[in-house]
Amino acid sequence: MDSRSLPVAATAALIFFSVIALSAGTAIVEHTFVVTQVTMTHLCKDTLVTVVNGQLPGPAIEVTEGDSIAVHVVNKSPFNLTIHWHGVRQLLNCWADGVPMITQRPILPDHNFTYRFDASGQEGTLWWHAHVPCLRATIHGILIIRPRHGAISYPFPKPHKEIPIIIGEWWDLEDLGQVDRHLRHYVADDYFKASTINAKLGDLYNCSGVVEEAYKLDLEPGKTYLLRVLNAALFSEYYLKIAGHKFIVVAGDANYVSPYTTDTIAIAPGQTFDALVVADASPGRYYMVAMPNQPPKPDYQSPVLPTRGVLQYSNGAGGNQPGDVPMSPEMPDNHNHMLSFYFHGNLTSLHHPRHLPVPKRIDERLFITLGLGSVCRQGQSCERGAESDEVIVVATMNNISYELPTVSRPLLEAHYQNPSNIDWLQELPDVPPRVFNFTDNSLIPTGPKEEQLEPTSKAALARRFRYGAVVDVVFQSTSMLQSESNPMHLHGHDMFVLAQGSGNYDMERDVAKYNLVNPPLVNTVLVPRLGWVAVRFIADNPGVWYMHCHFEFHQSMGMIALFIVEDGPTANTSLPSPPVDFLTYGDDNNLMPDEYYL
Ligand SMILES: *[C@@H]1O[C@H](CO)[C@@H](O)[C@H](O)[C@H]1NC(C)=O
Ligand SMILES: *[C@@H]1O[C@H](CO)[C@@H](O)[C@H](O)[C@H]1NC(C)=O
Ligand SMILES: *[C@@H]1O[C@H](CO)[C@@H](O)[C@H](O)[C@H]1NC(C)=O
Ligand SMILES: *[C@@H]1O[C@H](CO)[C@@H](O)[C@H](O)[C@H]1NC(C)=O
Ligand SMILES: *[C@@H]1O[C@H](CO)[C@@H](O)[C@H](O)[C@H]1NC(C)=O
Ligand SMILES: *[C@@H]1O[C@H](CO)[C@@H](O)[C@H](O)[C@H]1NC(C)=O
Ligand SMILES: *[C@@H]1O[C@H](CO)[C@@H](O)[C@H](O)[C@H]1NC(C)=O
Ligand SMILES: [Cu+2]
Repeated sequence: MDSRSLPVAATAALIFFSVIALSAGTAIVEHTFVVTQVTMTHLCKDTLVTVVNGQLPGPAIEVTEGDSIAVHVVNKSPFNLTIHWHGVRQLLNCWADGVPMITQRPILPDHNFTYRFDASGQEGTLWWHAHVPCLRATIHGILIIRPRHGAISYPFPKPHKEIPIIIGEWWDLEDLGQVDRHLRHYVADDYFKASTINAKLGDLYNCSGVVEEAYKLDLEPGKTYLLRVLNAALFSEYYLKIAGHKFIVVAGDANYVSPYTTDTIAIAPGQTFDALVVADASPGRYYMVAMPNQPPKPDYQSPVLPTRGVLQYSNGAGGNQPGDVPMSPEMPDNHNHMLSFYFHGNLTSLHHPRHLPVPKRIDERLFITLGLGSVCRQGQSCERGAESDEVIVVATMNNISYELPTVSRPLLEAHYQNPSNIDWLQELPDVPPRVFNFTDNSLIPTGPKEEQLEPTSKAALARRFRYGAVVDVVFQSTSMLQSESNPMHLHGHDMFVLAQGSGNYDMERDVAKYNLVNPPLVNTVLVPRLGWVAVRFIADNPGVWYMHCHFEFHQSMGMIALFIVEDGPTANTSLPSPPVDFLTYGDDNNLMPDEYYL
């Protein structure tokens, strides 16, 4: 059903949520998101925080597969905004993808905009967030798509309850855009003050003797809970563990996986995992700990800021007094990246009616290196090295750092009018310009060898694909100035994760490792640190799609490219015209100057 042809119900300011039932069991689920600034107090400090409907995390959107969603955004904040529906396929609906000046003009302060899209062909946990540099730290929420025929059709035992677990960060900054500006100009390091579970800092944090509130979950003995885990943090991958309990991972990025039992979930920014937890321990209290991980020295070392909540058995069958000290899980070393590598390596897709076969044909192959480099602040030559104040350190794909183009209208609109209108974008090369030992540890500290490789350039990077092309991409993390992993997120498409490995990718050797039988399907693929991952996707969704690292620091520093999918031969394989209420200021009525800055 085409949601754009549905009538929009008038929404009173105070009604945030409504469901209108349609025939055939589908509905239009409507929400009103009023974005305002509210004061929140943590660690003895008041901070003005920009949130939706006064809540952090923002409101959950819960729908049934096949429903249409309409979200009326009322921007009462001082910031220009868009909202991205992370992982929603948006088939033939790129207009609703929510990337400023790529798919739409931003919603200006005191303006409104309505997003309309369908939740078709997907089941599980996705999320929504502001797609404005760093603002997603406080503007985010979960998006749950349940099966059309109810919990009975989950491919796992029906859980007693479903619980969102949103990992985030507490920043005591009024203008989070500052973090982005600092990163883009490479002038200062900003850092969050605490990790959070469902916006609670937890009892590891206190100030003037006041301990921060912790997230609490009551468990009934013997029951099974479905945790919908989301990493909404800007900066870190997390290890999540619960003392005395195991997780059975059943889905990732709204795609079912074969049940995988583990005591630790590794989750990078942008990813979601659904996991069953059985309350089968002896009644008592148990900590759930979320701990950021990071590469070891010589990488830069960030403060280690874990958070914890408490799971408590409700029925005091012994050992469950409120004063009891909860049991703590034994946490892995925060430098142990192999735990994440194995966690991701053990996931396979579940054979299920929604399971999609992997295409065997390959039309396009890309090999994309991910790393850092530098550009001179002035002129063409300058003193290199991360310590030099003559350079700006930037993040790259195939040795080019994405530069925000200054444009007078969204690229998607220009492309829709005539694809040649955006021919000026610079083509992302299919391979890196130079081969070196991409995972050589000795490139992390600045030195003569590293400084040779460091110079890079900036451009508005894009790669075009024919409609229907089957595309293989190998992402290779590099050790240029740092050895972070890279959670790469592609808008508008899911990717099959065929294989991953440590060190440098070698086609001769590594193609044999590809899982073409049951690879997991994801919207965000974690490229391991000092390693690579191979993905395959079908370019079947016409439009201009963002593809970027979901670590906010890498994104702000330019680890972005646009994937442009051309129209197919028929109307149902082509981008339709923009929605009637598409924001058009600037173009036709001169409300705004010709140039937009974001
Ligand atoms: C925005 O929406 C609110 C609430 O629905 C409404 O009161 C207001 O008039 C709208 N403003 C504009 C500029 O459309
Ligand atoms: C407060 O935090 C400090 C360290 O940050 C810790 O040593 C201390 O035990 C905490 N106090 C309380 C009451 O939790
Ligand atoms: C699965 O996990 C186990 C234990 O952590 C590990 O030894 C194994 O290599 C992993 N498998 C893959 C394919 O990553
Ligand atoms: C690349 O560098 C790593 C780490 O320094 C080293 O172990 C590896 O042997 C090197 N590979 C090649 C092909 O030189
Ligand atoms: C990256 O590109 C720059 C030009 O912008 C070039 O000088 C440099 O050699 C390239 N480096 C690598 C590693 O490809
Ligand atoms: C487009 O429509 C044709 C004819 O109705 C149909 O055969 C085809 O499967 C459709 N394609 C898509 C991608 O929906
Ligand atoms: C918001 O966008 C408009 C139009 O591009 C621009 O003129 C204005 O400066 C922006 N405002 C902020 C706060 O960035
Ligand atoms: Cu990255």
